[in-house]
Amino acid sequence: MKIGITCYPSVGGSGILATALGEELVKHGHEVHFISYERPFRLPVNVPGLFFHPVIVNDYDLFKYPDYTLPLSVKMAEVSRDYQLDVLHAHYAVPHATAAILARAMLPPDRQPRVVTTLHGTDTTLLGRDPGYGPAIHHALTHSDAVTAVSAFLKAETHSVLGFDGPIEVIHNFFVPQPPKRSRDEVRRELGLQDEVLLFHSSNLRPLKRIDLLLETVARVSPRESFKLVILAGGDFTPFAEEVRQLGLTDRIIVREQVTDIEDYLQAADLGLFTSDSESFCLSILEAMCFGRPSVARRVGGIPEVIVDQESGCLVDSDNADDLARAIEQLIADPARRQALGQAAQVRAQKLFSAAEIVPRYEALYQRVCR
Ligand code: GMT
Repeated sequence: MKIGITCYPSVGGSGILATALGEELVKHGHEVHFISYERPFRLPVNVPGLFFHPVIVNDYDLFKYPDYTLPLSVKMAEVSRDYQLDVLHAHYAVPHATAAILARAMLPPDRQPRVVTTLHGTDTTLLGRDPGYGPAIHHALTHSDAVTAVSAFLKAETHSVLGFDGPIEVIHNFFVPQPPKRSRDEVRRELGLQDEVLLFHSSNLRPLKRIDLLLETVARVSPRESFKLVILAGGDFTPFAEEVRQLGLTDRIIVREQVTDIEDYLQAADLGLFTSDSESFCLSILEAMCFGRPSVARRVGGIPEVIVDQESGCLVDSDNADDLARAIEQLIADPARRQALGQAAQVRAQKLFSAAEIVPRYEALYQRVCR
């Protein structure tokens, strides 16, 4: 099949998932065309059957706010027409699904691709609640040929927040770990570690990720010499630097910004820590699971679909830093338990959230909508 994929190209779960899906589809013999304002950062070059089409956005003085949706939809229509795409797959509804619907409408009926929209999280939970976006998202979902959500939680939220009553197929995320470029010892040396347990957090640092709670939690972990925390920041960490200092964590926290070789750090880490107020899935937890690393996370959103509490990680019911710190302390003190949870996490990731499990679900969906 010929599939167009539109996603955010920068560091972020939806873009990572969309890029991995495109790569896997090409391996299965499909032709895949990425359409976005920048090349997705993980998209490999020189792969036969894998194309990237940039969307050019001109900056006109007459607009107070530059518009991306229209040039995107024009490019989607152009690529659909020129390459005879079967499917346009929009990852993250805003504005990608709306642009896809518009692109389809620009084409003659016999040249129109099917539109598949995958909801990733804040497109429903945040923007879906915004009266300036909600009706447009509802419209795009209603006019999509198929809608998927990355968790059962997100499916239920989409029905209730947007009042969307059409079918939504739950297709969980998957992750394909790349082999690390450096050894565990090399990375731990780079991080200045000795025998400490390495805690790991990776996110875009937006308020919803509760970096305040993350820092507060590690400040309460005792003994403090037992751990260090590496934060892989997909955003600017500067606003948190003062809090790190005030909490006396300067020698406990290592920040790496815009890291692309996350596998190096995942294999060097021992335990993930995630404090978000909401997550539709939390791809970062899955990334750690693929390396046999368990996580401590709050029992929110779709996270219980990823981690089975006390089996493949630990879920904490509150947003209390002490409760989170106690869960971390128990696992720092018990390497055997950490290892058992990590092994179970890896098995669960392979069984439920691997490319082999998930990619055929998308292929079947494409075939169904094209029938
Ligand atoms: O976390 C974000 O706000 C970024 C966002 C994205 O679109 O990149 O992440 C969402 O999609 C990811 C991939 O499906 C999920 O793993 C994240 O849980 C989800 N974020 C939220 O629901 C807050």
